[in-house]
Amino acid sequence: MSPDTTSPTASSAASSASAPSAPAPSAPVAAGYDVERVRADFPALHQSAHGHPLAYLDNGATTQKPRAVIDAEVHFYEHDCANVHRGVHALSERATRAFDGARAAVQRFLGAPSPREVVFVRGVTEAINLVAHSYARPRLREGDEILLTQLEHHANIVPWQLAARETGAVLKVVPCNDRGELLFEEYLRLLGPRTRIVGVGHVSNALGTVNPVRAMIEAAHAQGVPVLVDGAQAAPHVRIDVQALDCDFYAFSGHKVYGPTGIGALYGKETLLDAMPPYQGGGEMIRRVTFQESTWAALPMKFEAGTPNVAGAVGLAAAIAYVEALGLERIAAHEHTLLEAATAALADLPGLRIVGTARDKASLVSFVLEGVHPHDVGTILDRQGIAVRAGHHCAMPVMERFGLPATTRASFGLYNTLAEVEALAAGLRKVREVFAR
Ligand code: 7TS
Repeated sequence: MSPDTTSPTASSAASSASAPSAPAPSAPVAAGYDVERVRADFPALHQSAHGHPLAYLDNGATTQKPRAVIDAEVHFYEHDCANVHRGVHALSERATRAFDGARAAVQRFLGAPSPREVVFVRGVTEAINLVAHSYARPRLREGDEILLTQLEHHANIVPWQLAARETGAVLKVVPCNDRGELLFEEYLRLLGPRTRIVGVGHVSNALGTVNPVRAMIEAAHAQGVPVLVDGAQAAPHVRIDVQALDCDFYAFSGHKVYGPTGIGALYGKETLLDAMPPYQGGGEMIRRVTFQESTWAALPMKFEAGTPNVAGAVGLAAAIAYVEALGLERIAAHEHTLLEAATAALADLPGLRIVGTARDKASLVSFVLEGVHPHDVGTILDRQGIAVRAGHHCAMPVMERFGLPATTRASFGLYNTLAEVEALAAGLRKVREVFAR
């Protein structure tokens, strides 16, 4: 086996990288991509659900974790557990080194120029709340506009709504076409003299649309408007380079990139973060405190009040090392093969309609099956060991755009196989049989 096809487990940057997984029969989908070997790194995949081998196709909600991530967290708790940036003892020094190292890993992952521009948060939801609170609120005036798109997850709607309610600002929304692609002309038309910030998802969680964020940022900057990119669904599939994008803010969640829950990061341009007031007050984020007034710590600590999720950060660094060792381009190629196979297999099923057919699409299929509620589809698939999500996907405005209360969504990750795509199609044929009775 060439180094190129080696499972990344052993090369993880985590201090506790586990032994390489045992070689498994190879079943390459994309050239040089040994998916069976990759699967061997994920303990949770090797179980059955309702008596069937698990086909985990709910990666848009969260991903399973490779052994390297689990081991990194266990190693931290077994050896290095201490608070950071305060102890003078050996454990605290190790914990601090691991935590700072994790920030450097995130900085590299995002292509950020400086670790000062990387703020650890719980995830995308907290990142957007931080920006809406600390960047937008102090600047917004009555009649100012926040420009979003019809494809946004609630996490990129509600924080702005809260800021708008308090300031008298209004939300403007870029519509999409029947394929689920943003109408760029409409975007340009809506970018007006009152637009104060643009918030856009890099990839839609409900439809899979990859949005033209680079062009959107360029157009916004031409008018002096900053842009926040919600990268929750992009980070697992697309190589991110915040400098090439020139975005002002970029957010992602660790748990969707094969890392732990409760940890993610907000990238923000230093000049913007510097000018923003703190989001939360407490320890870690101050320079000096008196009862009269306090002064703030330097970036990024100003935005990290309290004891951070140190173990989560260590796990996230291991996850980043894992996907980078595998290669984001190779992951994307593998997932594209799965997307094409799923699109073709589902197109063959009578009464099934795929919702979201953008030309540039990430690896998920959202669909409705005539005469069957999406929740029933999800439940019958679950009985066959196939995990999907059914519902509005926390993107109610998109559902409304397509006149649907819900869809069923299968979202693929780096460990999914063509056999699982076939299982999904077979499972859906079974759903039709059940409802034909
Ligand atoms: N933005 C997008 C585009 C998302 O898909 C999600 C989560 C979030 C923000 C929020 O991320 P969090 O980590 O802060 O919760 N999306 C989904 C999903 O599609 N199914 O479950 C969660």
